[in-house]
Amino acid sequence: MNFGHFNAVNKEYVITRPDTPAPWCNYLGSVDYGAIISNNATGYSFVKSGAAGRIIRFRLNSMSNDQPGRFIYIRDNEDGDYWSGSWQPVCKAIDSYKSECRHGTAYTIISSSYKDIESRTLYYVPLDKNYEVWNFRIKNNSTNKRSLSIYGMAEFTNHDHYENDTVNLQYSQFISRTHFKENHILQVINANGSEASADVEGTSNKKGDPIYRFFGLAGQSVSAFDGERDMFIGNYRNYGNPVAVESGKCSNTVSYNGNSFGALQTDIELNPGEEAEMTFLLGAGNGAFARELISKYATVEKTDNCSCEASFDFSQVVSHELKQLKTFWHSRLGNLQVETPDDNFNNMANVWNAYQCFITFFWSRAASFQYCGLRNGLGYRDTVQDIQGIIHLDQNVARERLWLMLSGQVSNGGGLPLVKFDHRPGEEATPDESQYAKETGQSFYRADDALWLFPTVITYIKESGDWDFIDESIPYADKGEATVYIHLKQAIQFNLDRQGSHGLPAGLYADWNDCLRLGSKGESLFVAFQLYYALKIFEEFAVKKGSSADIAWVKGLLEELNGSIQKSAWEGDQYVRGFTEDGYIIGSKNNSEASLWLNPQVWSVISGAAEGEQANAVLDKVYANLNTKYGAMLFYPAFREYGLPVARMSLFNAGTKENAGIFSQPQGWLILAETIIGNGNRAYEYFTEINPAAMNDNAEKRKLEPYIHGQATEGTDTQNHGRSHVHWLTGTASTVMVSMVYGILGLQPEYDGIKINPCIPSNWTNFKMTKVFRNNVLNITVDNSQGVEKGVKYVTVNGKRIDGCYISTDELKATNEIVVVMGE
Ligand code: IFM
Repeated sequence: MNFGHFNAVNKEYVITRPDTPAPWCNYLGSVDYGAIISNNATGYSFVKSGAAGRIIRFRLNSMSNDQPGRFIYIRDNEDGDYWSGSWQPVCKAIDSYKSECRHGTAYTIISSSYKDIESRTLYYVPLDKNYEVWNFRIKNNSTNKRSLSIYGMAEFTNHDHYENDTVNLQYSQFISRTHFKENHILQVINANGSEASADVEGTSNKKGDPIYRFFGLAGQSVSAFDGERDMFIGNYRNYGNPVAVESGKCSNTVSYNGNSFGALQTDIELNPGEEAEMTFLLGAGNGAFARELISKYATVEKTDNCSCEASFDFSQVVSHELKQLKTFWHSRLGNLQVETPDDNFNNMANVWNAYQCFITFFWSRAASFQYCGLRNGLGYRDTVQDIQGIIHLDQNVARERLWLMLSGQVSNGGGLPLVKFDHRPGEEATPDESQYAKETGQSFYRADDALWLFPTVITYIKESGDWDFIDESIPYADKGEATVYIHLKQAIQFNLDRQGSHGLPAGLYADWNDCLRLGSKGESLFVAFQLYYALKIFEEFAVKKGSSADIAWVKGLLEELNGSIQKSAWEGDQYVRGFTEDGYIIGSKNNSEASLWLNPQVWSVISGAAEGEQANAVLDKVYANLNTKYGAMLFYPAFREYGLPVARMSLFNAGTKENAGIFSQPQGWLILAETIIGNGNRAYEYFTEINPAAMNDNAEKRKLEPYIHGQATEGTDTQNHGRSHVHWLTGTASTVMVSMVYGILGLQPEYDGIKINPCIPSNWTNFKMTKVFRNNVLNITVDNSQGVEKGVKYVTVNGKRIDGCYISTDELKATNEIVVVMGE
């Protein structure tokens, strides 16, 4: 069954039933002010950090109704009946209450219709601003005049750190209070003892560091308010039946030693056919700022240029800001648009997978409905991988973040496990020093962290043409600085310096798998293949730079490493996963548990270490033994006996997450590996198995939003095989995007040109793509009338025929018509 559909034209996902199997969310805002909102308006907002900059509350894991959120109530003052502009929290029967939620690119529109009263709320954070807008419009579709009260509400935190707010009430309740003035509630935290304490407007900000938040109403006047949560809700009540709404009157009280809250009531009358508009404003800022915004959003001249198919117009300010948001997002997404025979592929490539990549990139695992971001920095491996998902769409932000991550590399070549938000290149402590653990809670290097730099750097250079980046000098995290080229060389050295008895790199505290503790002498095949791949990439750079010493060095290392891999880890038709310090072989075919692992097989192919028969053999074995209809399991069978201290995933129920679950991130690598060896049908089969959009009509099984990837799907050992978990902020967004762009679509930039070498299902007889490459528009038509999976006979560029699939930048004009003819 489905709960909604994609609207490709508007780049929206439209939810038509509000009782979705889980809250289906969207992200609004920027790195300075973030907001998560579900299809029922639940969720939270924060400044910079979901944990440390929390503005409004949200109770993770709160029964089946995730609450609270950005609720707007509507009360019919004739009969006292009331409902909400989103189905939650009042939850009227869905046969009489109609609603629709449109999640778009950084905005969400929720509409309702009940008893001939129609409402529509547009939620967004204006571009680069630190407040949010809830633009609410209401219309009387009945034949009678209606007397209505509208209540908007926001449950403030009493402390900006969610932990203090949640578990330390003996402190947090006594540092926060609210005030009401001229259409807004102002919340002040930490004003006592500061010069600002007497200054409820927050105009002076000299001592004590007070924090101000506001909840205001523009466009209508406030008839009553509640600045204290429990006065609005009432005792032994909840958001479904607040006493203020039921009785028809907020209490006009503010909070002092209670729970800071913003509820604003306005009373309106609507003639038949008449509509009204108002805008609730929530954000970080003082009273003067709130009043400035209230007057800005009070103007209601209408315009209808939002192309939103709604029955309401938008006011000019709102329309302008919505347009700005759409332009910002759509222009980035517009750098690659595809038209394949599969709409589920198109919706993901064109909008949702791409948008998720940006959201994951911006928020780096920092805030969702599963966690709220306790880390005070960027995880190294996650962040460097996330960059890969957006390089084809925005090289400038990719470069900036890549520079930061290179400056988070220690001079010994390893990555800092966490690059703090206040990272100071050249001055940071390292995991070898207790200071670093004190600051971050991390005291060990991961084996893989800096190795992710290789695919990310080469992809950035080839997409952008910015070869000079290789010689850019960037500081190390702790001391000294070096060119990017030398940073990469040091990253290799880090793993060479940490090896085990089979001549393979150590797995250290973790390789990609956070649950595998192989230690300083145990060895990881995943890292071995990553290192092999890194060496290949470094060899390519060394050749381009003409450094014969480095070429010789790297060639020798490649040979040696490959020798060790083949000698110790190849079991005839599969690679093992690793060796523990006491000699146990993880992932040997002779084991009774976890005898075949996905990642070493797939990475043997991606790295180039396995080719030809060997590559076919390992991928065939994966297909035969790990594949399910919802993707491939991370390994099988699950750990039930073997476990700690090495295999920490054994703590998870069998079939779940890293313990034989269908971990989502490696699915992208699997698809990519299949495209490398030319299996377009199988790559597409894997893609479809894990494509959220392809599960749209089976949404109650998957549970997560059908427009975004989650962290993991339950494997065959659980009773809920196919159910997915942990939405939005997952590296899956980038790995699957990479597999689509560079693997299936075959858009492979080179230093001075681009290869277009698709690997597709053989029944895609033709498809189209538009890609912006180095500021040139490439309008590409792929002709596969021969029905092959891979292979290009020739291309034509603006009518000129070129054999093979490589197009030099010299051939390109500002706009280009390219035909790619596939075939044997
Ligand atoms: O690779 C990790 C990632 O860093 C965080 N989530 C789990 C992955 C696999 O363990």
